[in-house]
Amino acid sequence: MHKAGFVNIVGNPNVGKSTLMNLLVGERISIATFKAQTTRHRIMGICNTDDMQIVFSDTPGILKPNYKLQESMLNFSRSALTDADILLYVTDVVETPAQNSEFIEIVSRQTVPVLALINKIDLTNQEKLTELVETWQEKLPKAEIIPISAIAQFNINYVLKRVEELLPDSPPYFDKSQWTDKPARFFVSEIFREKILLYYDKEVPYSVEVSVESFKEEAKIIRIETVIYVERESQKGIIIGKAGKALKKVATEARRDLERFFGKKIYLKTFVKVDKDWRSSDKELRNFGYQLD
Ligand SMILES: Nc1nc2c(ncn2[C@@H]2O[C@H](COP(=O)(O)OP(=O)(O)OP(=O)(O)O)[C@@H](O)[C@H]2O)c(=O)[nH]1
Ligand SMILES: [Mg+2]
Repeated sequence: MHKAGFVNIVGNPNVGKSTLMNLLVGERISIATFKAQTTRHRIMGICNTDDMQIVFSDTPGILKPNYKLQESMLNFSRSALTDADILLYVTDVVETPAQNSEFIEIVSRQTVPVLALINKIDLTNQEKLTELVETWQEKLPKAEIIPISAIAQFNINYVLKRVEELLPDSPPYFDKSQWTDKPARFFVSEIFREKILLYYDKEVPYSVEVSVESFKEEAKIIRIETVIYVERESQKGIIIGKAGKALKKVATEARRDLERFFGKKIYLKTFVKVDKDWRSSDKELRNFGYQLD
């Protein structure tokens, strides 16, 4: 008998969903940084064996939208509640369980199996953890509560084992050679965004979208042209930096990661352009691949 299903990872921002996703899939498929709202899309990572296909989905952290981009992010997270065979609700030892009670309500009403994963237990002690497990068990009575640490890789194999046990009998949903639902260009854009989240402060990384204008793969080299879009002229100056230094650092780091990701030499050209208020424009968001209602 063949098993297959959708295992969807949801939770508040910055709790470690993408870090966990990468461990479960065994690839660095979803960017993860110390900043909240790193993930903006729903990203599938597919694990295939002869008799099993697990389709993991990483999603943006749940938050109340302040602008249209965040509305689209929330739509991606909500979509993960509608088609899950197994739900992985991720929290951590840092956030307070009172946060986002509305969403927890919805999770508690799920009819599919829910694993509530308390991440970052490397940052707490046994006494506090026991208390937290009890609190979460009250909030999500039907869920199986599992303390984990993605960073220390603690209990990750156990989560995987539970997922495999709970996976329904089903033929595969995707071709067995497929490992994600996203095209190569998406990962180029994400790797750039990761560097931008790491190297710029305040509103700048949140005002950035990276568009891949051209992606030409040859035998030994991939030629890529990207445009970093910002919302204002002043942000363009910040991205480029004095004598182009900041942009050079970002592009160099991105190229290094891209070479690792694609296993080929990368020739990279990067431009910076202003696309005024793109985060609030239906048209621009659709162009960049965000779905709106
Ligand atoms: N101490 C500790 N930090 C962790 C652990 N897992 C993840 N982190 C850190 O938590 C931060 C957020 O991780 P992400 O995986 O980007 O979190 P996310 O939930 O995907 O965040 P969004 O995409 O913004 O919703 C990063 O700095 C991680 O290194 C863990 O087990 N322990
Ligand atoms: Mg994430």
